[in-house]
Amino acid sequence: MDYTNDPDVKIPLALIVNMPELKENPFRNRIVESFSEDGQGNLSFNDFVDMFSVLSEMAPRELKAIYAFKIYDFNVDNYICKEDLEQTLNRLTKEELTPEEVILVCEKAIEEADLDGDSKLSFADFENMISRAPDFLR
Ligand SMILES: [Ca+2]
Ligand SMILES: [Ca+2]
Repeated sequence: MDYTNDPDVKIPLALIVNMPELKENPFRNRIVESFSEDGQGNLSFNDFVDMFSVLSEMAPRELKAIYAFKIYDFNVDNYICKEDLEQTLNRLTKEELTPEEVILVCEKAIEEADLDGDSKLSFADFENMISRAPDFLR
């Protein structure tokens, strides 16, 4: 397939999530959706290039933080609430934690990172959270 001659061609989600770079990633669908302009997970060639540049080791931390925030914001309201964080944690831990443990960890994480006290994480709160966990964005 030659995508270079037809920039309007979309690369389907199903194809992308099966690539070796993403196959093992518990967030693969969310990652691809976050980069997809149509929000359905189909990527134009440009979206595809953007995605791989952010996923690369060389990407600036700030850029990775912006996309991590988008990826974890499952219900796309520009905040990471407790439910978003629960989904995130369930994926990260492959459901090794009990639902009660997940809820506890999420409550604690939000409590610690929530600077303005509205019980959900804005991007500023999120940056505060990851600045305390330097390995978070690896
Ligand atoms: Ca949200
Ligand atoms: Ca907040």
